Amino acid sequence: MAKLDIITLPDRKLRLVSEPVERVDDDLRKFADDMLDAMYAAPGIGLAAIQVGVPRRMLVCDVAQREDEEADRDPMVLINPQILASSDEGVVREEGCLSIPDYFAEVERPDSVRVAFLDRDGKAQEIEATGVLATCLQHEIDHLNGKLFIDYLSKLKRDMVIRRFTKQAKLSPKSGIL
Ligand code: K1U
Ligand code: ZN
Repeated sequence: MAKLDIITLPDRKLRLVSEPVERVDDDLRKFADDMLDAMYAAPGIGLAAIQVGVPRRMLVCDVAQREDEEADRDPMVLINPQILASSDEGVVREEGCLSIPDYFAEVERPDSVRVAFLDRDGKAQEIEATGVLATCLQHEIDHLNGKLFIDYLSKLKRDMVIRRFTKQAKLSPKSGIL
């Protein structure tokens, strides 16, 4: 299994619009498994391919997991996901993002969504998602369009977060500045 690193703000790749997946094959399934490993290790409940630097329209999620108990896992792989319909009713939930570590904020989104996608066998599927799964899928599909949850906040808050992460990146030994 290849270990995938999750990119963080201010990496500009996070703003790319990802391209559709053209073929669902063993290499793609292996990549999906590596994404799931990275998501569970983080830990997180979702991960879009662009968060590991790959601009392809695919995501993984598991909103069932509890406290590292592998038996309770319910991983999903969604390839070329598309929101077909969204409820008029909205809901406010606290969101986080593995690409914006340790920052959480409340975001309002539609309470439920109908999503079409290809599964890991390349078979067309549709799901009606509600609750945390609906929030997570909308958050991940936003990633595929270069959109981050901080884009739903005021410009003041968003700029503050971006400034904080830009400053941290400049101070980080990895950046080569210090
Ligand atoms: O896309 C991502 O960066 C993953 C993100 C997904 C998400 C979280 C909350 C609302 C919408 C979408 C995360 O997984 S952040 C980490 C997190 O929420 C979490 C981590 C461990 C256990 C439970 C939740
Ligand atoms: Zn995210």
